[in-house]
Amino acid sequence: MYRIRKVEEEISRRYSEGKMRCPVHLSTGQEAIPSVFALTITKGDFTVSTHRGHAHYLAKGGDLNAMIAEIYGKSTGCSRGKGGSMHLIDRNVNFMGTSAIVGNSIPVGVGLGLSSKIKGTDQVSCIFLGDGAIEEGVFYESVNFAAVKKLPVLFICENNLYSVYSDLSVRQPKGRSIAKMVGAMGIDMSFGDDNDILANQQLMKKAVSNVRSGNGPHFLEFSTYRWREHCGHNFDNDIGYRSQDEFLEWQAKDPLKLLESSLTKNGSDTTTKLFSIKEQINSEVAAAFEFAEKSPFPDQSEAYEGVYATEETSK
Ligand SMILES: Cc1ncc(C[n+]2csc(CCOP(=O)(O)OP(=O)(O)O)c2C)c(N)n1
Ligand SMILES: [Mg+2]
Repeated sequence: MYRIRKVEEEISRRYSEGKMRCPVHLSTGQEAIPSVFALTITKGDFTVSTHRGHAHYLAKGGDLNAMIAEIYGKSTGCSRGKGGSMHLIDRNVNFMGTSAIVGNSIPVGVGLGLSSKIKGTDQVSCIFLGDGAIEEGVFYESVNFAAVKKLPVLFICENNLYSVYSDLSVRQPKGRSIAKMVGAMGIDMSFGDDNDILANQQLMKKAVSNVRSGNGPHFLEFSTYRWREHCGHNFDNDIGYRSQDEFLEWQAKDPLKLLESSLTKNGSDTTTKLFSIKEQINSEVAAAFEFAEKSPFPDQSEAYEGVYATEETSK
C-alpha cells in the first residue's frame, strides 16, 4: 500500500513541472484493494484495467521504471512512450493492458478467460473496473458470456461513488447494490469494505480460489474513495460536486494509516521495520523518476510503429 501511495504522491508532487505530458488518474486513497490483490494473485494470471490503472499495474508486478518512463513519454516506457498513463502493459507478468475507453478492457479480460479455458490452464483473468463502467452495455454482455461459458474470470469493481463529477445517485437507481444486481445475473458475488484490509484479503483469496477451481466467474465489489481529482494531481473538494466533509470522513479511514497503527501498537520493532521498508521504497521510486528523466524520447522515425495491433509472427 505504501509503495502505491508513494508512486501516486510522487507523480502529484512533480506533475506541475510539466514533464509528464499525459493526463493522470491517480489511485491515492484506493490502495487497499490492489494491495490485497497483489498478495493473492500469481504471475501467470491475467489482468486488465482502466484509465485509473497505475495501482493495478504495480500490484500485478509491472515494472515501475517502465511505467514512470511511459508517463514521461520516453522510449523506455512500457508502451514505448506512445501510450501514456492510460495505456500500461507488462506482458512479462501477464498484465495485458489498460485503456482510456471506459468499459473497453472488460471484454478483453473475458476473452483472456476464454483462452485459459480452451487451453485448459488454471489461469484466472482479473478485470478491474469502476462503478461507472457498470453503466456500459458491454459490461452486461461480458458478464453474461462469462456466466454461460463458466469462464475463470474475476471482476473487481472499485466503487468510489463517482464517475468524473457525477455521484451514483444521478447515474443508477436509488438503493441499488451493484454486487447484488450482478449476482442476479447468475454469477457468484461478494462485497467488501475498503477499510477492512484483512477481511478484504480473505474475500479476495476465497474468490480467486473459487474461480481457479472451475466454479465460474465471480464479481467482487469494494467500496472505496479517491482522494484527488478525477483526472490530475490536485485536490478538488472546492469545485462543488462533493464535500470537504465527505473527503475528511474517508481520509480518517485511510487504510494505510489504519493498518500501520494496528501493526505498530505492539512494539517498536515493527516501527523500525516499517521505517526501513519505507526508506527502501522511497529510494526505488526516486530511482524510477531518475530513470524516466534520463531516458530518451522515441525517435521520430518510430512515429508510425506499434500504433496498430498486428499479429505476432515468429521470425
Ligand atoms: C466510453 C467512454 N465514455 C466516457 C468516457 C469519459 N470518462 C473517462 S473516466 C470516466 C469515469 C469512469 O468512472 P468509473 O468507471 O467509476 O472509474 P473512476 O474514474 O471512478 O475510477 C468517464 C465517464 C470514456 N473515457 N470512455
Ligand atoms: Mg468511480
